[in-house]
Amino acid sequence: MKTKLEEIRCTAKKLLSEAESIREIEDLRVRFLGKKGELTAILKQMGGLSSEERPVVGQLANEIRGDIEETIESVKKTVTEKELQLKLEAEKLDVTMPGKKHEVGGLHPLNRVLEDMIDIFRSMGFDVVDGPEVETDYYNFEALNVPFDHPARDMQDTFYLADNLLLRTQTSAAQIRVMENRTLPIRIICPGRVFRADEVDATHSPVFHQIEGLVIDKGITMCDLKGTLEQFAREIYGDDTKIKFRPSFFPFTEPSVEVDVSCSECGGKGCRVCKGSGWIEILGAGMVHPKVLKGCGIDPDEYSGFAFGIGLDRLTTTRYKISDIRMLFENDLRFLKQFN
Ligand code: 2NM
Repeated sequence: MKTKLEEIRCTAKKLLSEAESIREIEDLRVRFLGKKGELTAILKQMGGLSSEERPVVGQLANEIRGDIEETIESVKKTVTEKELQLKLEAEKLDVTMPGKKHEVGGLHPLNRVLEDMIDIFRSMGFDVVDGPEVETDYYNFEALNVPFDHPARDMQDTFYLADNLLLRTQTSAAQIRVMENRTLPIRIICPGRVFRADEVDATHSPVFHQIEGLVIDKGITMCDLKGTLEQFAREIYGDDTKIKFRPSFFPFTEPSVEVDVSCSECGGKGCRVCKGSGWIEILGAGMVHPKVLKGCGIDPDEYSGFAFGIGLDRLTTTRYKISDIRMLFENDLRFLKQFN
């Protein structure tokens, strides 16, 4: 029994000296000194000893218990210190190291152009009005005098969400709501995303951006329209810019025009950008159709107004010489970072 006890002391001390974590030490304590441990198991056999042997073995067992406990304490201390040392090493902080740079975002080229345009129209007294991207058939088509058999109403051209619900094809729907509220006069622009079921290529995207303008007051004429657009074109393309009206057709305006600006690249002489013509088409406009006014409860004999629609995407691609409209929508950081 004495040899067995000495064996336990020997193994326990050897294993403890090799222990590397508090957990390992705890496991060893349970294994040797615990209620079901090896030392306790020996002590339970003491009943079979003679009365002379019993105190001797008992004393030895107590001495070994004390010895193992002491070893545990001292090993625990070393291991704790070692663990702390390792932790400090791992979490070492060099306060003299330079900080990490935060990346600063920039405005998307579309938003740069949009902000410029908003500034220009604000300076002429226009307010900016917002509207929903999901519209009803009434606000997107009917109120704008777009007839039932108009090609734009075709499922092929418009994204329908349900029978009477669609993704707006123009931002005029927001203008109809403003006219319905009839706080006259009206002088607003409505910028926003619009949607058409177009084939995607370098110049077409099913999602694009528009700014539509609307002015309603007593005595508004085509001259007001021309003056407003001329001022806009000069601020965007430079003071020498001229504009030209060509007759056109839209269901919601009468008369309707398409508006060209003199080519800012060649000054009107003709170049690659304007395809030799000296002019670039930038927008559609006209005098708001009396039927549209009447539909919103505005008396066309008392009030008149003009409206226009400008595409933002082509203005942006020509200004920044971007060769493909899709770059505006891909959000490739290598592309976007060029505008910061
Ligand atoms: C265009 C061209 C011409 C337009 C008309 C209206 C409204 F609401 F007053 F009827 N808003 N925008 C309009 C007129 C839009 O886009 C090429």
